[in-house]
Amino acid sequence: MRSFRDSGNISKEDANVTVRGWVQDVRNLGGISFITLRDRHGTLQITMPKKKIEPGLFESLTKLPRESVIAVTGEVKESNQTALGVEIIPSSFELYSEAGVPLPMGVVDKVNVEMDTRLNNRFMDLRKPEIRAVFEIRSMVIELISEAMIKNGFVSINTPKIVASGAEGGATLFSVDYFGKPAYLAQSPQLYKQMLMSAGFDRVFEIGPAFRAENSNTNRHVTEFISFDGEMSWIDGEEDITAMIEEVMDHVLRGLKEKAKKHLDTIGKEVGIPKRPYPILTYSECIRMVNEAGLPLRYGDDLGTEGEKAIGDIMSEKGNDLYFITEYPEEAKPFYIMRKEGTDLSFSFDLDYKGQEISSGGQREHRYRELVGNMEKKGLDPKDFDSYLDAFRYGMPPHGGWGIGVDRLVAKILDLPNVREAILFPRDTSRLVP
Ligand code: AMO
Repeated sequence: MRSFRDSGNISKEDANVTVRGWVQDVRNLGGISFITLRDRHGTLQITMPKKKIEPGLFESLTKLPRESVIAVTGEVKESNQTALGVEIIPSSFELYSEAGVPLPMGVVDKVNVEMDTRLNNRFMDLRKPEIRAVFEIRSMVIELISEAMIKNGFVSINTPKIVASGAEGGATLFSVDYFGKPAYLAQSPQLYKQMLMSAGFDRVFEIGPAFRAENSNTNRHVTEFISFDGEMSWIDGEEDITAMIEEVMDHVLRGLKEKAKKHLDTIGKEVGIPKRPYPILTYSECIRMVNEAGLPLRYGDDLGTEGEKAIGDIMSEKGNDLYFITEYPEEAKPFYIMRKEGTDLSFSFDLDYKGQEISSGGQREHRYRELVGNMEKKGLDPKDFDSYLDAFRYGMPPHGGWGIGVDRLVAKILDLPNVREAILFPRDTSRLVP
């Protein structure tokens, strides 16, 4: 195999190298021409002094359409005209793939392209370093999450994504024809991660796809997202769960600050590390705060996009980008959440980040009879949940957990205006391709 170099590991000490990449730009000044060759790590300059290189080579390289993929072999020369301090004088090249003309959209042109056009041509959009950097960072977020969870004794799991009953309400279920039987795409791993508490795993986590037939076009809802779920046994209360989330979030944000500088610089962002402990607001306090901010919400209402944003603005001013909201009315929460006896409240919480919900969770109802009672009160038929309920019939420890939307988390870390910016190939009401 040839000794390949890329823009990340080339130096003036290299004598003769082969580099590969996309032809980002060709500039022909007559007596000399230049190619900006782009690879994963950056760009390299290929310099072609007409008199010093073979005429055929000059012609062939100079007429290459932008975005063609080539390999160039040549001599490395020191240069004070380029960012890397070197340029390559080609002696041969190989054309792997000639790009069609015109391009569906530009890679480096400074024109504003609509999000739809970008997503329709996502392979092209992702050639932009600042767009690809988001996904390099996302990959690090996922790695850091796993690192924190494994360090804390959690077992990594995978649960089914084709399921027989929904856990998060009938309105957002996607139906699947499963060999003639009704089935659904999993809205969350909720029922399975809880069943594993009965199995004795004590601590599990999953980072996997979740599906919601969310029939609304917002900048924070998609129909397929990646959920980071955690579930843990032997808790004394929801505080044990919020403490665990706080630890993971802190690990992720500090890890990014330490390891993702190059990619953050590419996007021009910094990662803030919110103060610990993360403040805890009650739902009632939140209603009061949004009322004071002029929004006419009533007790029992969903805080909604506007309400969450109003609270986020107040909290961010105090330097609190991450905060929990607890003591939700039980009516607003799913059947698996434990109710606070003698009140209308539940042992549940949301975690909001810069004015947007990124997670919800809580202590679960682990007592069989009470759980069945919760289902009935919510108009669900316990028979539809038979196999889940079995896990509660024969010994279930007290437990609780959370689900964090990874896409929303990444979007918020990087202040991206739309969750779709943090998803390679987003799915929503109108998008099924690419
Ligand atoms: P919930 O339904 O609140 O809770 O979802 C958890 C988190 O998942 C993300 N999320 C979404 N992200 C993008 N598009 C969507 N359509 C979407 N829906 C949800 C959000 C949200 O906070 N089983 C519980 C969690 C638990 O109690 O363990 C659940 O799924 O960031």
